[in-house]
Amino acid sequence: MPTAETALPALSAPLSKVDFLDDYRLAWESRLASLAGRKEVFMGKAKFGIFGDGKEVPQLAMARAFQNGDFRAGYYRDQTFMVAIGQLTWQQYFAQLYANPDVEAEPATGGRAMNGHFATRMLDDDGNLTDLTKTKNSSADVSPTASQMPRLLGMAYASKLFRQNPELHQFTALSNKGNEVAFGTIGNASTSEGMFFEALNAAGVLQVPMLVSVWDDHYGISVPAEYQTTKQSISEIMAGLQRDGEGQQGFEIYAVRGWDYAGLIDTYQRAAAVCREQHVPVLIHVTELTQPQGHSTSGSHERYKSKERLQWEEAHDCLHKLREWLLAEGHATEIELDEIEKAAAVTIKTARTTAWADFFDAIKAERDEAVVLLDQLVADTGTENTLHEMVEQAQGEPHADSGRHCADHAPRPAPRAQRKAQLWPPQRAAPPRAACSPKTPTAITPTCSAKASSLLATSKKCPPPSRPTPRWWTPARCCRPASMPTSSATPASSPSAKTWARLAM
Ligand SMILES: Cc1ncc(C[n+]2csc(CCOP(=O)(O)OP(=O)(O)O)c2C)c(N)n1
Ligand SMILES: [Mg+2]
Repeated sequence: MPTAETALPALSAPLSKVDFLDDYRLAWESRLASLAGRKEVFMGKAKFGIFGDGKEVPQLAMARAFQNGDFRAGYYRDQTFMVAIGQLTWQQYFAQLYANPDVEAEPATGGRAMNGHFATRMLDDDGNLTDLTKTKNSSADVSPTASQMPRLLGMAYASKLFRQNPELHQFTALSNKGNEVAFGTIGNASTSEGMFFEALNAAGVLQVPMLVSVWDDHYGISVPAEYQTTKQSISEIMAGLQRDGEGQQGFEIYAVRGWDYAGLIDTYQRAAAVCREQHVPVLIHVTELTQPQGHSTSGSHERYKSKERLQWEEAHDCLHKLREWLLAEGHATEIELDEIEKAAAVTIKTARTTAWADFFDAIKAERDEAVVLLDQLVADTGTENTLHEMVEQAQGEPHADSGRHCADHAPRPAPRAQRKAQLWPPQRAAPPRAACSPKTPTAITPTCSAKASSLLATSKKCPPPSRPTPRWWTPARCCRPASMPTSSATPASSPSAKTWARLAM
């Protein structure tokens, strides 16, 4: 296994026992969140999961060097860092896993991106830019690997321009005269991409405060480093970027083992200081990281790792090594650390349960709203059979033509995501709905219900659609001619009960 050595300065960030134990707690919470997350996917509560297990400890060190005003551009492994800087809670983490569309529950993407896509909000409720120098910031993650690199370079360059150009100093909510560092994270395999090399070269030319961390777990999904990186070491092959200390422009390059907590703390303190003060770009190659659960929920790492590699990963697990270090240095006892682990489990269980309840209760509430609306529609219009058949349609194959013209004006509440989109951001509020469409369930009146019913019965009068339609609203039912028989075979039992037996989750 690779072993990178780093000459380190004396500890530049004097931390106390309290700090160490806090880091240990957070590392464990993060690991347990990853383990719980994978289970949630396998239980069918989320579609896919990719987690930050095995990369916890370097992120704690990075967070300790990250200051207000700084920016991150990273990727899906960074949950520990985001919680450490106070911009993510574990409940929000699970809300994103479940794809909760409520921006209050999932502020990073409102459930629109896959899990592990982090972001901080830069606009307030009125759509105004917040003071970014007072917060720890992250650009919004995107899924193509290495695509964080161009934006990382851009943010670092912006910081340099704010320092160089006095006319920009008036924009005090954007930059404190270029004192900000842009922190980037990227996986080892993704450094093979052109965007990585281009961004590093440009940063060296421009001499910008860009600090790139490579989380090196030796794999890119299941493909080992020998098939990804020349010499299997990104820091070795980028060594030519190293500045020589004689006035020549270049980088500072560090290599440090990902389980070496003390070494990581020192490296990040030193690296961030050089980057921030001198505007020298930095590459930190964090080696010897692991994938305790494999790459993602789509695979199983036992199939692509040797028995020896799996054993090595267990022995070099960064949490395990952190525990060893805390005990060896006398910062904690076994009992204290056991207690922290137990408390972390409670924290994660609570976060997961609360996030799920929040997500699922909202769906149940919408279902209950819809029951009321359908009952009212039946009562108002006597279209019991039509509704019944629509539900049966819902059980079948989706129709290629969604029949959206009519369904757009069906009496149903706006989806929760849409209601939230109207709240945030305000300038992107959805256009007002057609006059007959209720804004909320309580806005439904018998008149409007009757109109909606008649719209269901004929397609000719339907205005153009304004939003997508559930797949099960088909033209065959939705645009049924008004003359078609509806009620002769009406069952005596309550239609809503039958309807809900079918629709209920
Ligand atoms: C441009 C692009 N190509 C391929 C993928 C599919 N993909 C997702 S993760 C990944 C491997 C990344 O490995 P690495 O950079 O080492 O990060 P790790 O997951 O190991 O932390 C790949 C190939 C992608 N998301 N984007
Ligand atoms: Mg990797």
